[in-house]
Parts: sequence; C-alpha cells; structure tokens
Amino acid sequence: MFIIRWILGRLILLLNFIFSPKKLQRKATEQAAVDAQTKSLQLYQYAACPFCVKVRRDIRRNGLNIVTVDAKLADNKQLLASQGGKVQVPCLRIEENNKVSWMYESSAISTYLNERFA
Ligand SMILES: N[C@@H](CCC(=O)N[C@@H](CS)C(=O)NCC(=O)O)C(=O)O
Repeated sequence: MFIIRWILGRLILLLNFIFSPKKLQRKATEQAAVDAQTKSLQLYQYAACPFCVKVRRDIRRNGLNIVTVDAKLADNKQLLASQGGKVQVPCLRIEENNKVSWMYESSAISTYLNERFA
C-alpha cells in the first residue's frame, strides 16, 4: 500500500511539473502590493498530496508568493494539530489584525485565493 501511494505521489508530482500552469505576471509594483498581502499567509501541505497540488497550482496561476510549510515534519504537524484543530492538509494559515485563523479544505482555500487575488 505504501509503495502504491508513493508511486502515485511521484506520478502526481511529475504530471504537475509537465503540465505546470502559467504563472500570472504582474507589474513589479502590483506584485509588490500582492506580496505584502500574501506575507501573512502560509500553506501547510504535503508535497505529493493531490489536494495540496491543486491549491499550489491555483497559487501559481494567481502569481502568488505564499510560503509552504511541510506538515510531515513533526513540529509543523504538531502546530497544525494544536492550533488548527486537526492534522489535515492543505490548510491555509491566515494572519490578520494579529488574529490567526486556519482554513481547511482545498476548495475553500482555492475559492478564498481566487476571490481575493484573481
Ligand atoms: N477534503 C479535503 C481532503 C484533504 C485530505 O484528505 N488530505 C489528506 C492528505 S492527501 C490528509 O490530510 N490526511 C491526513 C493525514 O495525512 O494525516 C480537501 O479537499 O482538502
């Protein structure tokens, strides 16, 4: 089972690499303004999780620079569980007005990013 999952994961990464979406290009000043907003976002994720790949593709499509956090690492996983509420990826950590919220579900994250930045 582990081997099948591992192979599927590599296949997803390969296909994602080959069919990588086009990154939105903005003028430098516009990109700087967007970067200032995305500084407060972090995507907790696994490299080969299909739901995470979907969100990363939306991030690229929207030309966003969002830090990704590897939730497989013990410290990150523990933070996700204790602050987010459960170990499930993708999860978007949003910091606004000194308040942190955790958004689960790939479709909710994609909708949020598309509505805010597309
Ligand atoms: N409906 C969720 C499904 C996410 C999901 O199933 N993620 C898996 C990884 S692919 C997960 O976090 N599993 C828990 C774990 O690995 O501990 C979404 O669309 O984001």
